[in-house]
Amino acid sequence: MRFDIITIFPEIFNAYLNESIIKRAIKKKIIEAKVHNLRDFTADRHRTVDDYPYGGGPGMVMKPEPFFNAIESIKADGVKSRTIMLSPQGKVFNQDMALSMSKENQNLILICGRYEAVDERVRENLVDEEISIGDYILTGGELPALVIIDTVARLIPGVLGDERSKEEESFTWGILDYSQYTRPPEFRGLRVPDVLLSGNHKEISRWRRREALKRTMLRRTDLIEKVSLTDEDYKLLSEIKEEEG
Ligand code: 4HQ
Repeated sequence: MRFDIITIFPEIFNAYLNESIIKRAIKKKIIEAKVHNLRDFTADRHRTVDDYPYGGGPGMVMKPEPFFNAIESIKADGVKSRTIMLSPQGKVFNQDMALSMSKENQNLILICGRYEAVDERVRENLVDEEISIGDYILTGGELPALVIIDTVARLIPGVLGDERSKEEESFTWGILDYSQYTRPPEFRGLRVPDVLLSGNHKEISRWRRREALKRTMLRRTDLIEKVSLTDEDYKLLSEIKEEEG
């Protein structure tokens, strides 16, 4: 899967993409990331990418021509790709969207805007889908593009070293993680829960599920309402409610 990124700040991407898991995925050729400098697709001496808004108002608007040139150049190899623009006006990104992108295995073009806005003709003629990473305002679409690349990439088989078992993943999907501990068993008087040292795997699983459900219930009621739970889960939840009041 290839990610083509269009930005006026190409340097932002190098640091992140050249580390750790993403770096290895690129090396293994499971994913490819190409960063395109929007200014390379301008035609004037000053490499202008923005201009004043028609009708007046604050801030600058990104000009359409460089985006059209950039996307035509990216698509010139004839390989089909889907164009995404990062913007707070988009559909809010979530794990389901990431999962379907990772499965569709279609190349993605990510348009990162800056300034006040992007000329509407870009949205209407070049963009297949607008995506937001959440309801807050950033200074540019670069961090959201990295968020999408990172989230989608780790779902592609071979990218994570340890493939989490599909069974475990579907069981825990949609609720928060349970608490985890590592050595030492006691540190400054702070002890690891006895059950985790017991070696009783059935008890450990039950304790973990209970912890995860408890956290989710206390912190994210919205998730508990969405996820499908087993009879055993409902039993655990009522136990927790008794205890917590
Ligand atoms: N932007 N999710 C780019 C965002 C944003 C978001 C604001 C997009 C600034 C120039 N993008 N413009 N939230 O805040 O994707």
